[in-house]
Amino acid sequence: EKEPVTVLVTGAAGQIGYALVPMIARGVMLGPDQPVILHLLDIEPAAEALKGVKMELIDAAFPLLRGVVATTDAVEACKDVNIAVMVGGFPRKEGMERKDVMSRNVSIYKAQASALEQHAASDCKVLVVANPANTNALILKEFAPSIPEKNITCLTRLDHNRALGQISEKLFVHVVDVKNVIIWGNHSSTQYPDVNHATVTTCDGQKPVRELVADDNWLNTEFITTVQQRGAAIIKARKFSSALSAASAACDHIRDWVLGTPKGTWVSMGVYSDGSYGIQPGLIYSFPVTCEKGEWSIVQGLKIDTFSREKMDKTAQELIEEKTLAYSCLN
Ligand code: NAX
Repeated sequence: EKEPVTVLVTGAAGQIGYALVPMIARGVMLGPDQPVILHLLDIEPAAEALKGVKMELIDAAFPLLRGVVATTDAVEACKDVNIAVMVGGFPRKEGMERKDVMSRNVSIYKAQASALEQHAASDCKVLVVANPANTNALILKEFAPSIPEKNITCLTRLDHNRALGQISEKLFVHVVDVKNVIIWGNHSSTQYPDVNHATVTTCDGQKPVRELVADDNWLNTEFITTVQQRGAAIIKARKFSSALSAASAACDHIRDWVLGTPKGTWVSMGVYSDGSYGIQPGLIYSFPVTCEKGEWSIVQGLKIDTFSREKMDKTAQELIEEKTLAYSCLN
């Protein structure tokens, strides 16, 4: 039998946490033959609720689950973790300034970066889900200099999956037959969902989405805004933000990163920019990536037209502004 993998989930008493931990314990994230130990972290006001989550995990008698640590102590939570899914953060409340929200998250991510750096496994892989996801990941990277930058990522897979879903609904095809959409940039409403390289598997082979969706206008307007604003649409409908789809996307992100992407398929991940596609190095920016042997690499050589270029730069600009704001909160 395989050695158990230790997975940290922060914000584990929250909405996404509640959907995510059973998925991990069932093997959705790391595979059906991979035992796991869960470390759940939340803050004092949520300590009782967190205990309840631990009780339910025990009650579910998951065969792969080899242990649960539920704690409000970041050091205990980070001890020997192999995978860290950072869902805990400070949400924007009505009437709050952007700078105040940023400042709260900067201090959370600075502290948790140090705890991870000192106590996690040296090859720990980190996924930041909490918003502002890209910038929280950047702060984590800055304050955990001994964790390789390749190991620090943020979640844009939910946006990627939403784009696949929209194409599948539009064309009445199975979602598994749609692939290679791209989310560029920030996990925010400036993200650019790009279908220029996306294809659908049909009985006549791979066809470009641009060829199958004859309506270019839909692809260039409504499709993009629907994906960009899907989070707000879910809040409007459910009165709560996306949880099950976010949890599922977090599992997809880690699974593909650890176990690899299928041949010929890429996915979107927020990763440290190396300057690919003219994106300023040192931002955490969502790119198309393939994964092999536990490492992602940015898909190279895709043709970028002027429509795309403009949108990719706009979302990069927003990330530069967020980075400046985050740094101003450090002083
Ligand atoms: P909830 O408010 O339900 O849960 C957040 C949990 O984090 C709470 O239990 C809270 O006590 C805890 N927490 C706060 N500060 C903490 C700290 N310092 N250490 C540990 N835990 C802490 O929010 P939920 O709906 O679960 O969303 C969690 C985060 O995901 C939010 O920041 C949200 O904006 C973000 N999202 C990101 C998405 C993405 O695709 N990247 C999509 C879904 C989601 O909106």
